[in-house]
Amino acid sequence: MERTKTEDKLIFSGVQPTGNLHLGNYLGAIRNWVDLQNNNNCIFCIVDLHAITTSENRTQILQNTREVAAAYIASGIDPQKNIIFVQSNVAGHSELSWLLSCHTPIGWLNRMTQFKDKAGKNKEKAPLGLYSYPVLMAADILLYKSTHVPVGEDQKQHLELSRDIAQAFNRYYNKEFFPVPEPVISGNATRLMSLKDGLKKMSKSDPSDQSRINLTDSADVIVKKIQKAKTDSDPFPLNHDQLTNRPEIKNLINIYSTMTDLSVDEIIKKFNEKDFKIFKNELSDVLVDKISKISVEMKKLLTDNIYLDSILKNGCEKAEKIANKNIRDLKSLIGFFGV
Ligand code: AQP
Repeated sequence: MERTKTEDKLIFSGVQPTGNLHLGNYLGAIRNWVDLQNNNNCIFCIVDLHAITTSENRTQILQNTREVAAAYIASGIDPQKNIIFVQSNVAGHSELSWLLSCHTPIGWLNRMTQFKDKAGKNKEKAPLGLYSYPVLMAADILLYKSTHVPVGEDQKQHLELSRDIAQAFNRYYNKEFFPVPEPVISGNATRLMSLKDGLKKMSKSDPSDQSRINLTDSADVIVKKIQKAKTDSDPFPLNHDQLTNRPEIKNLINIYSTMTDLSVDEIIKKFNEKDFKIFKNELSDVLVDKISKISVEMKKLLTDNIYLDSILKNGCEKAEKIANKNIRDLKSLIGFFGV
C-alpha cells in the first residue's frame, strides 16, 4: 500500500556541483534521501552558489550541475514526487542570505571549523563567501521553512548555526516565523574515508582519482580501485580491537557494512581467517552490483540535456513559488516599503 507523506514535515538537502560525485556522497547523503522521499515532502537542491566559494570549483559548473541532477535521478530520486532544482535559479537564496546575515553575530561564524579547514593558512585572502557560506546554507533551509535536514557529520555544525539563526530571527521579530530545523541522521555511513588514506575524508576535490569510487566509474574501474585500495600487512581482523590504528581497514569494512547492512561484527565473523583478497573481491562485487547500475543510468541521462534541463526548470518553478511567498511574508514582517 502506498504511504502518504507527512504533510507537516519538509525536508531540504543539497549537493554542490563540484564534479567527481563519489560513493561518500551517495552513501552519506543521496541514498538516504531515496528512502526519505517515500514519506516526506522533499526539496533536493544543487547548490551551485556554494560551489563558487572556492576558486577551483568555478569551472565546468554547468556540466557538474547536470551531473548532480543525473546522479539524483539515477540513484532513485523521483523528480515527479520531489522538487529537484538549482540554487542560483531561485533568487530568494541570495536575498534571504543577506537578510539573515544581518541577524548573525560574527562570533558565531568565527567558530565554524569548516572555514578554518578550507581557508587554510592564508585566511586574509579567503573569499568572504567562504566565510559566510553557513549563512547561505541557513538561507537555503529556511527559505522553504524546512523542518528537517539530512546532514552528514561535517555539516552538523552548520545546521546548528542555522537553528541558532532561525531562533535569533524569531526572537527579534517576536514571531515563530521560521521552524527550527531538526537534523535527520540516517544510515551508518556518516563519513567515508579516502581509499588511499584512512584518515582523510573521501572527497570530490582529492586530486587522486584512486582515492574515491566515483558514481560514474565503470565496473572494471571499481574493481581495480578496490584491489589497489590501501590495506596493511596484517591479516583480516579477528575482532573489534584489531581495528584500532587501522583506519584503512576500518573504512573498507564500514563501506561493506553500509552497502550490505551487515554489522561490523558480522563482517569480521564472515571474513576472519580469510585472505584480504577474498574480502576485497566480495566488496568489489557488492559495489559493482549497485554503483555500476547508477553509473550506466547517469551516463544515459547525461546524453539527454533536454530532459535533464526540463526537470530542473520544472523544479525551479515549484521552488520559486514557495520561496517567493516566504520572502514576501518576511519583507512584510521586517516592514520594508512596497510589500
Ligand atoms: N566522505 C564522505 N562520507 C560521507 N558523506 C559524505 N559527503 C561528502 N563526503 C562524504 C556528503 O555528501 C553531501 C554533499 O556534499 P557537498 O557536495 O556539499 O560537499 P562536501 O561535503 O564538501 O563533499 P566533498 O565530496 O568532500 O566535496 P569537496 O571535495 O568539494 O569538499 C553532504 O551531505 C556530505 O555530508
